[in-house]
Amino acid sequence: MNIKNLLTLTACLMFLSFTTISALAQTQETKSQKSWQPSREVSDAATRSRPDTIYYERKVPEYTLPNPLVMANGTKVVSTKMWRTKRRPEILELFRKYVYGRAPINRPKGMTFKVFDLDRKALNGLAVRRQVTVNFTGKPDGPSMDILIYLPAAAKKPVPTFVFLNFYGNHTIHPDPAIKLSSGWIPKRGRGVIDHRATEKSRGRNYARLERILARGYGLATIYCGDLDPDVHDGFQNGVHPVFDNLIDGKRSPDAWATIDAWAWGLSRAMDYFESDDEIDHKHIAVLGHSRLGKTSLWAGASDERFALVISNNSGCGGAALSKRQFGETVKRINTNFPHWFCDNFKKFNGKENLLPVDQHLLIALMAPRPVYVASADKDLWADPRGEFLSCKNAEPVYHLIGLKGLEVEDMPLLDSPVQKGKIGYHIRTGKHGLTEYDWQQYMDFADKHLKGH
Ligand code: GTR
Repeated sequence: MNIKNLLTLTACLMFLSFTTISALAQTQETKSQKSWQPSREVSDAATRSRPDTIYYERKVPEYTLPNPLVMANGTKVVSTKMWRTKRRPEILELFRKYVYGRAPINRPKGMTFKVFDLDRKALNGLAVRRQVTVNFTGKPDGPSMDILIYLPAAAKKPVPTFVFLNFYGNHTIHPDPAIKLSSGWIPKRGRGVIDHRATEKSRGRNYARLERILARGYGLATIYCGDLDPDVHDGFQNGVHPVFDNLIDGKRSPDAWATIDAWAWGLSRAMDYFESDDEIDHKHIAVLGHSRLGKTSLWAGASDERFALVISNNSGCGGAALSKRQFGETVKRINTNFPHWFCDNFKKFNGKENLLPVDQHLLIALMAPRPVYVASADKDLWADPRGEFLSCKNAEPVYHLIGLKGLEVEDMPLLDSPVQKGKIGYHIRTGKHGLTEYDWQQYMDFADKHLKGH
């Protein structure tokens, strides 16, 4: 071997041993790490695409969260009764006034339900399918929504059911040709959508894992969010707003309901229907939503205690993530990009999160004593996974006051290690923003614990 070859060989050996050592060190680091941290590469890449956004923990400003167990006037909340009768209503009112707005509280007079489709042998005998039109005013030209429902055909008693709003029409959640094709306005990013209208090509394009849910003994109900209010800022001219708006001197007030509130209101109207359907176990309904519709499921669960389990999938800013952390999407960003989602008062906190009298942990606390599940994804830094976890953690004192187990972990769990020890469930899974098979499995496991056999 000449000297040149010898040198090359030595260099190669040194390189190999170095990489082995660093790989070993990395494995040890991962093993000793007990809680999730965002990967450096993901934070760097996110920062490159949105340089003005906070994606590093060290950049999070100092903030103080309102204590769920201290009233606005400083009085301590020391009993379940005080929580129920004083603090809970106070928090709910703050969310109505400053964040989501004020939907009409009562079920509309004259609202009708019309079952326009019933098939007891749907999906090759696996399911009972029902489609119901809820007409909010009972007038033929009034606003309405269609609920698509599948229940396991084998069920011998009323079925606990998951209800969720969908983004692009009921017909997108399964290829079943009997599902009515949505006729309303649909965002153009929906698959098979032409000129904002659904086509036959849209069918089944946002498949919702229906068969697996039915196989686990759950029903599934879904509504197109656009039936309630199309997801576009049009000054609240379409959807349910113009019909039920409570105008003062012809104007909407700064706490008038906006789009998320209208969507949540629609979920409550679906609950009104479930109460009238003997095959649905309306006392065991789980409300679930992804992303903007996860913000909605949380608000629906907070404002309507008939929902027995509340699930937020990657809901982020204005959902499960703490606003005051300003990590990922901020209040200003969301109000600028989606001015129709929250009430006008929320815009007063653009860049002034520290002045917000509430934060999202209080929204989670409003679910108590009911079970609530929050899920994040490790590549979804825009939705601030740690902020979502911290909301759960900071809601926990309310569960403890009531005498219930909450989250029961101190810090974020590792990736793909769901926490389901008490009434607050949480996981962070590998992957991007989305509602996956893995997420559904955890929700059904959690539902098995809290909805079945009760
Ligand atoms: C994003 C928005 C998020 C989230 C998401 C979604 O553009 O910034 O708050 O709601 O949309 O709904 O998919």
